[in-house]
Amino acid sequence: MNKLKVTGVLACIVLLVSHLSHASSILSGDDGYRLWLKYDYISHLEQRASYSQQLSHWHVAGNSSTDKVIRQELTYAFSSMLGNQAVDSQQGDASLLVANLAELPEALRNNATDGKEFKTDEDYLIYGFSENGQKKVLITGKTDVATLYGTYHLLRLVQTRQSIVSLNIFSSPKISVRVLNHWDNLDRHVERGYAGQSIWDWHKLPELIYQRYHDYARANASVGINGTVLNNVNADPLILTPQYLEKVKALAEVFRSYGMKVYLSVKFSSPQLIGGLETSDPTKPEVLAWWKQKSKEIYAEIPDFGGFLVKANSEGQPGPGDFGRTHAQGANMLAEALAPHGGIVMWRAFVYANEKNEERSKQAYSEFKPLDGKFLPNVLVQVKNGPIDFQPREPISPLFGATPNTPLMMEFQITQEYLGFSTHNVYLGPMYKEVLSTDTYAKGKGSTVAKVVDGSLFQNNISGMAGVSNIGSDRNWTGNVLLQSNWYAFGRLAWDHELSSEEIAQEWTQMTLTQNTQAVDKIVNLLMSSRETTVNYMTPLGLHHIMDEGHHYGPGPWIKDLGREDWTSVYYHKADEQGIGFDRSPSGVNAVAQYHEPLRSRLADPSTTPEEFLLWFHHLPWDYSIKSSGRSLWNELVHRYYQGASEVEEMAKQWSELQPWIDPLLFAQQTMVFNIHQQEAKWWRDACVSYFQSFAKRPLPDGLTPPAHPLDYYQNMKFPNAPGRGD
Ligand code: BDP
Repeated sequence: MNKLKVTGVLACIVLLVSHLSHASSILSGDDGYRLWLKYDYISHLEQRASYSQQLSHWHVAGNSSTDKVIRQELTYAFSSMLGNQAVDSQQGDASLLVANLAELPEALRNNATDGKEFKTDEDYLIYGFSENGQKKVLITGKTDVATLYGTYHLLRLVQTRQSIVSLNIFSSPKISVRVLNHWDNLDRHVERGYAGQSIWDWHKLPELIYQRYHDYARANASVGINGTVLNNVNADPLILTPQYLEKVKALAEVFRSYGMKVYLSVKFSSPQLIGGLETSDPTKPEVLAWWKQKSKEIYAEIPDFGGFLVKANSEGQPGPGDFGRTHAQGANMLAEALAPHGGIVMWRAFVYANEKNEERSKQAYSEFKPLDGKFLPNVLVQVKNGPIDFQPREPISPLFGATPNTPLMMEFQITQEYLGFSTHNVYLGPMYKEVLSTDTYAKGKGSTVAKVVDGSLFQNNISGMAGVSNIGSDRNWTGNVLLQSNWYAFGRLAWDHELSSEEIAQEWTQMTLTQNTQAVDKIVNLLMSSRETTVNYMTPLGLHHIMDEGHHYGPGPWIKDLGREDWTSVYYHKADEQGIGFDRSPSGVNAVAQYHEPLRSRLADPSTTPEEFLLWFHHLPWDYSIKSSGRSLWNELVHRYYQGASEVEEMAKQWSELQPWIDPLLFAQQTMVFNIHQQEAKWWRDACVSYFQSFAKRPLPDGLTPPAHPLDYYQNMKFPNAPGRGD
């Protein structure tokens, strides 16, 4: 055989093998269903023996439904990880004791709690002590839910192979309301959902309770999420009818044992739509009476119901503004109805008027700042992290720090509406941390967003964080196993925003993918850089809102002429032959005035604006010199697009090297996702670079391969059936 033939045969074999590995079926393997609660067998003999010694005799003192959950979880976890028939033994014999503070012998309680202040019902303590020469572990708190949280913490220590000797871990949540927001419709379509249909099978509820509902609650409890808003903020009024409330009740009954409350999104015009009233004006007594009656009805069935989430006077939703009333009047009416039952209102600040009167990024602040102090104590104003809409990178919303007398709740998006749906591997931990650690300067240096949100800056008595869920009916829950890390990270940060995104990534990886330290390091590196990479190939240097319209899938910087100017892309990037970017400085729309000093002055001047926000706040000439690199703006923009796309190739390569340590099914599935991710990163790069080049009229920097197709090729790509469409 000549050399050419040999090469040809080899190429065929390589092709065949790679084809097989992608397309062939793998009958058994990890499909991601078990999330981070896999409890795989600890194969290291000594490790297993040492955990077994400590954990094979355990006792859960109480008998509530939550205690039963704890018992079940311990049985499952230990038999699976340790391979033994660990059983609930007598209290005296147990080396692991789970008990409420009130149930503890006084001496033990005093020793264990020494100097610790249990501020909330959720605080827990994991305490190592010795008794009759035997090493023991106690998990305790004021309530059974606290001990459930402590139990998951202990299990996490084992899952991440940490020592459980001489523990003294006291943990208290920094934020009180830690909820997922499901944008799930009653017909099971999930708005901006990329992981299948809604997990709530409304049609079969209340009779059919899937195991998945329990597993969902377990997963949430394991990271400290204590509530869930079941339905879309673009709410269907039917959710408040008796037919649906019965279904809501069935879910609430499942979630209660896991410390999770149920909340509902409500439509402000419900009194008219389902109540037969002629108005929903919040100042009318019959409207208040209707909501009071509805709340009573709900609490009679669901005594621990959490409350309402409301999107009002935003994107066509009804609200108090329809009756000439303020957001405070609307929110307070609902708050008054819920207050006697202990419920809260989460009132969204994501508003921009239908009759455009002000630049969109400024509107939420203009609307809500004057209302500061006007809300009842059981209202939280829920603010998206940035002033526009969950873009890959946004500066913080100027509302954070602007309302000393109104508690603000953070709204993050976990689902990747603007970050590549579920085929881009983006770990959002660094993004959440970037936002939370940003200084608002509201009360001088150190007034971080985290301190605003956790209530410590202004001494609010209620605090909250919401994450728009990425969960769906896919077997792997989130459409792609790596994206489970975002659900996980949201929960962990809502409990403790001081954790680093890196340590969260590390524990998630160990619990979900592999215990091999080398592989864990590689995956954590890959996860940690993934968000910056995404920003680079989508919206570098502060660009934003340049996705395709409607479904928001893929690039669309050319989008113009829609119903509203601020739904188009050209409105946001303002590219022309001279330059690019949105002038939000004092010479433009002066959005910077909404921030505190010194942020305001810093953002007003391009030379002191962080480069990642340059084009968010400034319109700059194509030859503007970028400080960090010395490149022209045009060259820097192109450089970042190319860098982002090549980093995705590198990520895919890193992933391919992990094969020996990852479950074969999971590995094969994820490899295919990486293939899509690579193609789509290049698509974003090529479409955006071609488009912006049509204005900049400058060549690509030397050495870069030009886009594969002419601009109109990208402009003509259509996706009428892209998933997750809006209502
Ligand atoms: C936008 C989504 C839209 C949501 C809206 C919201 O495109 O589907 O309804 O946010 O948060 O990002 O209300």
